[in-house]
Amino acid sequence: MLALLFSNLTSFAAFNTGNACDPNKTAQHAFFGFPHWWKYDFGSGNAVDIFGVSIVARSGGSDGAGGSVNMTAPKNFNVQYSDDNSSWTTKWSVTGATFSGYEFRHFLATTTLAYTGSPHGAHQHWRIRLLLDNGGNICSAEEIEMRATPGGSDQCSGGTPISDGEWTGHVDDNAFDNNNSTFYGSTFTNTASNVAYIGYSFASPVTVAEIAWRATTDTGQTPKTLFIQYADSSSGPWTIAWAAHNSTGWTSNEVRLFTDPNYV
Ligand SMILES: [Ca+2]
Ligand SMILES: [Ca+2]
Repeated sequence: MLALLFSNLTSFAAFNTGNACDPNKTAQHAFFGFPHWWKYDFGSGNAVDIFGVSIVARSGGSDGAGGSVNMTAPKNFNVQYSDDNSSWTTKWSVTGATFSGYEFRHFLATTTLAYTGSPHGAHQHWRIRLLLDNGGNICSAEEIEMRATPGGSDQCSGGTPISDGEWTGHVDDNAFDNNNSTFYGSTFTNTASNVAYIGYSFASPVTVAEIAWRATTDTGQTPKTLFIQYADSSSGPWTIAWAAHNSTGWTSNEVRLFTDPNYV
């Protein structure tokens, strides 16, 4: 599919137009002046319908919460479509949106989108992208489960754990060995440039509606802000299914559930 990005904006040199579709959260799209627009051309013969727009805000401070974010994230906007790149029709409008640092929000169409279960479908590769923790130099987990339904059984068997690396021998396999006495430690350093992730490549595509993360006894090493992502190839591209934001107050060995808010 040929897809092209455009905007009418004078961008910061480092925040060029294409960054808004880059899976790296350190890439940003920024601009001055109003009104402005950002559009995506799916290419001739590839017409699609759109039922939601998802936006990740910038981080506003060292803890990723607050700061200047609410001044730079979009607040009021229209989602529009066109068949001739000239005449545009508003499908739905958003007003009064607020964000905090790295917050990921879905803005769904006001028309009804009918589905049951997961809206994301089955995919072979699922991962948890770790953006912020609760004070530790790394994130750690004794066990991670990926469930097709909330409260369902773990699907992580018969495939391969995946990660960007691990902390001092605490390998990704330790999160999926059904043994609470072994733990995974991330490469995570709680900085804006990190790429830490932990996930699972299944033997065949699965749906995931819930992640269960069992903490170690170090509650600072728990995830605070994370994305649940999927891909159909181990090399990506990765799509954000849902996110958790400001997940604080963990206790030792707590098993915390991250459930897809769009599962019905
Ligand atoms: Ca398991
Ligand atoms: Ca383990």
